Amino acid sequence: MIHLEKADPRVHRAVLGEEARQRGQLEMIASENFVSEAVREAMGTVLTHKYAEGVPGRRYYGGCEFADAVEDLARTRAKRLFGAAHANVQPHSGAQANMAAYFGFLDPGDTIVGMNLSHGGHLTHGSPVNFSGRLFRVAAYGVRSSDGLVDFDLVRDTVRRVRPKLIMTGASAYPRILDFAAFGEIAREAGAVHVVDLAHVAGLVAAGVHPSPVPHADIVTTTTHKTLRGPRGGLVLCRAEHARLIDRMVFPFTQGGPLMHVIAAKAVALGEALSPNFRDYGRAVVANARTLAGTLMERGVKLVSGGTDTHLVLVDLLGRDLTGKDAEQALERAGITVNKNTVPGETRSPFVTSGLRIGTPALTSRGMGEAEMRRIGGWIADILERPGDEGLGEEIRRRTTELCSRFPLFAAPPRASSA
Ligand code: DSN
Repeated sequence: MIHLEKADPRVHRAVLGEEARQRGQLEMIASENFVSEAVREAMGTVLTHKYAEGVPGRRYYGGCEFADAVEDLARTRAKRLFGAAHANVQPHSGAQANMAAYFGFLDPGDTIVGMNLSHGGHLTHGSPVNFSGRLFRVAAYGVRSSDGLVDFDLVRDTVRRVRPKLIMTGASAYPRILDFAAFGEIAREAGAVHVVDLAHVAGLVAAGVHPSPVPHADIVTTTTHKTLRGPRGGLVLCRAEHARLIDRMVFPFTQGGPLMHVIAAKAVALGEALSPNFRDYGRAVVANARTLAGTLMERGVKLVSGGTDTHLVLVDLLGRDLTGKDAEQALERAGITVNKNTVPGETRSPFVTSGLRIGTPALTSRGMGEAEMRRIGGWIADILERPGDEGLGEEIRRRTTELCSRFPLFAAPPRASSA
């Protein structure tokens, strides 16, 4: 970053500070990951200069030969990876991808059904503080209090009662496999469009360790930066019959010019996800989460649904003196970064919460395995037992720093890319 250092030392310092933070902390925010050097390089290329409104072969600007090349690579790889008929790789984010999906089928005032935010859903699935909750009528389903699993009787009853035009399946804090086939059947029975927001588990589906929603959904949206381990951004997959509609909903309806440097990085990341290494990665992410869950539960930590099938665990602090906010801060002081999260039956505000969401994708990218998860799970349990103990926090901080030094952030060999 020699140019940045000279031109803008303050920004340079902040970037270096963030790099040091990432190197020296155990990153366990379930929606974060570390990309390969190749993905980061692609994001820093001259493609950022290029306007390429439209789609490959049908652009509103000249000089799009190379923009077409990278976007075609990204589209082709996305289709191959997920077995989808069509892909649009231009959404700037998962929220933009969801907006394109909604407006392909809905008018303001139409009804949707999605998962309750405090039961694991997402803001864009109908929260009143999001465009989805403001523009559409929303009926939410949730999980059973007895076992923390989606209550399909409730889903069916809700759908029969409100007769939605669209059902949104997906979650940002649900530790179990969502039954996409069951949701698809309910949508078919109701004559509703079925959209799956795959953001959290897209990398697990790509790796073959989680069922695919593609056969059961009209539209699948995802981010590219979570378990999929690409640049920040989104994409939409759909059946051939919806291809033109979705392309038009992304541009010109919800977005202007695509971010071609990010699309190049998406192409690289999707190529990496097609390689056999990525299957090992996906398996390791889930094995690590299961081991972490087991370690925490052995120490008496309560988890929503009593475990995990995915990349994350959700710690339930309901009824305890300790809030999610205080637990997050105590863990941060000890060098473990997680996020506070609402849990089913939440009694506190979203700024305080009664839960913690803890994920394994980033540490798995760093090369950590089940032995490390057992150690980390023990440290987390220690902190949750004695969150105010400064001496304990400092001792664990020393251990997390030492562990980070044994798994350098950028030491992984280049990952193979395929066509
Ligand atoms: N904010 C993301 C997450 O952390 O899950 C979802 O968009």
